[in-house]
Amino acid sequence: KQVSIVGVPMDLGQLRRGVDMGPSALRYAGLIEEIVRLGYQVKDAGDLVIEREATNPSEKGRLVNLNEVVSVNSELQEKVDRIHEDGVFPLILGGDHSVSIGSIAGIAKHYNNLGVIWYDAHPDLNTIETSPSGNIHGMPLAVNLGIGHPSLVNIGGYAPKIKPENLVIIGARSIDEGERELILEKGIKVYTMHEIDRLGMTTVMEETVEYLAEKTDGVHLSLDLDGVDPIYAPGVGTPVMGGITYRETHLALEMLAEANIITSADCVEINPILDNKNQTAEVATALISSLLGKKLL
Ligand code: DIR
Ligand code: MN
Ligand code: MN
Ligand code: MN
Repeated sequence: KQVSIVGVPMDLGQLRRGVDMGPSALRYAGLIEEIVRLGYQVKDAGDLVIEREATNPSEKGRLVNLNEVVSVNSELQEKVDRIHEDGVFPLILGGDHSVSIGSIAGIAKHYNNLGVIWYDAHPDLNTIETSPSGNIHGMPLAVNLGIGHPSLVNIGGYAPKIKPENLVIIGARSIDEGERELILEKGIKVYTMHEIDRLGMTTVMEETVEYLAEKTDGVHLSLDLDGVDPIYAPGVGTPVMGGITYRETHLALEMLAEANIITSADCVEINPILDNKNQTAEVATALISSLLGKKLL
């Protein structure tokens, strides 16, 4: 059992600084030691070096910081590709959610049908045309489906990375109009908070596992901490009330560990500057332990 960790201290996919400290916050919370304790051989590859424009990048416009986001994700893509080729489980620490463009680009080429579980308050299915913000962290899932700016969509030299029928979104409760249209048009499987309330997390995860297991040859989990209710995970840039509880999230990840279907993961959007004494990174550390097989007994 081997895990390789890559930190991507990048906050350029959105406008609130601080999410670049996510990898440090997770290391400070003891993530690496915890994974070692679970019996894994862990390689911490450290953090990518993020180059920034000297000018303040916060001017509003379309596709904020496009060039930087493309170059960071191209480098991440290569790193993750190599980790996968070594037969090791890649765990990517964001950074804002735009890092999933590079992580999935590095992984998906190794599968015919990579499944993706997108655990998030937002579907991240915006494009340049539909985005209310121009922030690329609201677009990575569309990009992975091959929809968006060509320099994002073609990272890694191929597109699309995933098929809409191999995707499950869990926890959505802030959905922009263009995202809604894309979900309906592509028939994407989404468990919004409504379905989670109605069915309960046990059924949601049983259905998710069954839906993906039959047609995918690997499954990437993209864990945006804003999927968890801000009561438990306050240190995120775009908190949305009415989210998934701490225990429901543990249950979800415990069930994924039991099903043994997850082949790579990323953990994103932790902003220690907006947090309450590193609570969100501690929550994320506990959650990743469940994903990697930690049991209460
Ligand atoms: C919003 C917020 N849908 C946007 N997205 C966020 O800017 O596209 N994604 N916060 O995680
Ligand atoms: Mn390769
Ligand atoms: Mn997200
Ligand atoms: Mn989100």
